[in-house]
Amino acid sequence: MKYVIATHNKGKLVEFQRLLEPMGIEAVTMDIAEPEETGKTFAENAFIKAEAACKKTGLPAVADDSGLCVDYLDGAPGIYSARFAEPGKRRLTVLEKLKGVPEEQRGAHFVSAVCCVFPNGDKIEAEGKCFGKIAFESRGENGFGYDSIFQQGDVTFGELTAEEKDARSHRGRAFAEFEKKLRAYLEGKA
Ligand code: ITT
Repeated sequence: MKYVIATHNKGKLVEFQRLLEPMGIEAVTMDIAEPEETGKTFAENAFIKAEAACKKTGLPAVADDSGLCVDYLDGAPGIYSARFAEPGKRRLTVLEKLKGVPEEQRGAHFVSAVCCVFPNGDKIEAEGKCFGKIAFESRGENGFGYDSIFQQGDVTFGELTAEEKDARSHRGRAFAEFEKKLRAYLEGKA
């Protein structure tokens, strides 16, 4: 069965495709209007996006709502990660807000809430987190969004290969849980 990927973020799309492919899912993209993300949690927003895409296309739809939560900023930008500052200035804004903040106070984590909504109204939800810290400067060209300022050990996510990122990222973890739940769901239907 085809599943539609409900995202307008090109970086996420690449990750969705490589995480869904090994599950044997035929993931397609379609031009679907972006719904307003009015939820108060990552999970609520993921559901809003998946439900809108499912209703529009009549196909099961997979969405993710994700973001970076910085301890020193009381969890910001969090669910507002995509709207935190002007496009192109988001990483710099985080770095500026943490200027002079010592390493031990630079803790941060990424969250990914995945939701799949089926045309019959069923839904599967999964969530993944990964913990690290905000680097002192942007490093690495890989990935997207805040990857080049999010550091685990000595390397930023921007310095990881795709496989390395998937093995430890919030989205990799969320999709691993999603895969288990999807298998159980589909077996129950068989
Ligand atoms: P869709 O809603 O269309 O999927 P979006 O970019 O608006 O795209 P979100 O509302 O979930 O998605 O915002 C998440 C933001 O958090 C995203 O724009 C990135 O800036 C950041 N982000 C999420 N996952 C990330 C990752 O794996 N690496 C770096 N930044 C990430």
